Amino acid sequence: MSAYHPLTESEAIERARAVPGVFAPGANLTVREIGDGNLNLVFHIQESGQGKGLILKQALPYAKVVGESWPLTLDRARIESEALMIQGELAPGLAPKVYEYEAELALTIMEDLSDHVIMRRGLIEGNAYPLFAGHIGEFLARTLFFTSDFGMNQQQKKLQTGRFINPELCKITEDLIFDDPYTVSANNNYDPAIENEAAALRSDRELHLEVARLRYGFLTKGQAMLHGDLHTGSIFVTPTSTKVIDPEFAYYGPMGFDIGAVLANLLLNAAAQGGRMDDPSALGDFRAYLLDTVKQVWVEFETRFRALWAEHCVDRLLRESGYLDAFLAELLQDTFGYAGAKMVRRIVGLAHVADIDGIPDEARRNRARRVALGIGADLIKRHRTAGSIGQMLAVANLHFAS
Ligand code: SR1
Ligand code: MG
Repeated sequence: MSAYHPLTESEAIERARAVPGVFAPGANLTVREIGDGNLNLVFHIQESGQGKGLILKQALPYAKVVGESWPLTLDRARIESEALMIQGELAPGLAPKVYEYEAELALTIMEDLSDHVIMRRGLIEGNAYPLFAGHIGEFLARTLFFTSDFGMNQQQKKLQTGRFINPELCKITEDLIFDDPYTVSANNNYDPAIENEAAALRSDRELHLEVARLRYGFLTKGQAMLHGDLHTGSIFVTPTSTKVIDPEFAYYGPMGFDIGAVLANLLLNAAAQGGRMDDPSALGDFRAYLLDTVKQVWVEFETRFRALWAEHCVDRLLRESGYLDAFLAELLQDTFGYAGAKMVRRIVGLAHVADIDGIPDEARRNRARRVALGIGADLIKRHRTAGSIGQMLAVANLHFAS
């Protein structure tokens, strides 16, 4: 019989106590279940007065956001813990340290990051993170390059692809991002005030054709080991530190899906700021910061990816002059498309973002939704003609001004 059961708070404390070298014997430990994501239990264990802590993350056998009617594999805990370890090795300092993984309980025990804040929350409060673009550019470049055919032994890459076959979580993405928003689906969830805009998504055949291309890329383009859900709720920050968490959606897919996720969530926050700030100069400043960060994330990524290619590319023919330029041009186009798809799903699909849903005023909230949908749909439609990151800022500014 399986020993799996959701941990109680007291069991979580005892499990944390057993991790060697963290807490003093007999330490007074406190626990709080802090999971605010869609899928898992997250226990924060702290030693009173010592500033020491651990995170115990346990997968539930169903999607918490929906309930037991949506069963979900516990193997995602293995995928997450293995991905965290790989990402921590490839991008030192940019992922939490994993202490232990216990398969039977689908439990990962990791570094306490309670001195950080979830980036989505920080951005909602109007805080800027000037080192973020460099950090996430480094994370993206190193994790994507060194798990791809550019930077990894190509036989090992095939074997690693097998460890990260993640069909159930990929199916969530395939449905929630690349299907539901463009049809009538019980999974969709949006304010009736934006019914016209939602209906327009369902009837726009030009948009559907572009979404089909992106969907097929997600299904087939096994370029690198992705994080798979790299929104600002999966990133902890301080002014000087960035830690990427929660890679339970990791699989081998198109690199632009991860980069696009980061950019989409910055743009969603930028769309939301119009609903939060009354002072137009403050709004302009923070939006300018967010748009500059969108640009810098791509620039920091591209610069580092080029440097890694020059120094570490393992494939003689992929080192051929001109190949990298063509690859990065296509990657930018994918990034536009996936960023757009990620924006649209957060407005009309199952799982939303607090940046926008938390805007107190209803009219402003719905205006932010329309702006986000407009940017998202345009990025999708224009993705195959994108030639510079500046064009993404231009699309966003067009809708901010509308
Ligand atoms: C049913 S899970 C809904 C969403 O939560 C996760 O964070 C992923 O973004 C997923 O699409
Ligand atoms: Mg998550």
